[in-house]
Amino acid sequence: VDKKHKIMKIYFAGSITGGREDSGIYKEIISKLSQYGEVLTEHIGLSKLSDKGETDMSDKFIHDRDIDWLMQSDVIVADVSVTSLGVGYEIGRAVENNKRVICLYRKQDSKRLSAMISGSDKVETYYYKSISDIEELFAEILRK
Ligand code: 6IA
Repeated sequence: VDKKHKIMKIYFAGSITGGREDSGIYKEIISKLSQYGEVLTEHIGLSKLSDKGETDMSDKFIHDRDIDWLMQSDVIVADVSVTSLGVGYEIGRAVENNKRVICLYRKQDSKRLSAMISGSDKVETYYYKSISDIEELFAEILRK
């Protein structure tokens, strides 16, 4: 297989029921990621997706579909600025399956990132302030 022509599959994880206040940032991150590969979870950035989630689908359907995408993906990029049980779960499943995991954290005063993320050798954690930091980061750590 000619690796140059294999499109990287990217699983983007961001908070849904954990809170949708960063959905605009997720949308921008997804658009940057699209320059590097196929983002399997573009819906995470949609503003019409509220913290009530995709209600026309059963929880089992959502879980099984998302895990299926996670297993197919080459890399998981998670915005961990908004605390989310589901994002933490996806990171754990990805690590257990030897996937590359990149976590993005926007520092907010009086909050700190869980030690289960920042303390993991299997997770690459990066701090950012603005979307331009993320753009520079992707140029350094991801291959087009
Ligand atoms: O615990 P959270 O809901 O914040 O978890 C968010 C993460 O889990 C995201 O990265 C998604 O991949 C996945 N996820 C959780 N819920 C959903 C969902 N609808 N639709 C798609 N992906 C999801 C939730 C429906 C429910 C509120 C009725």
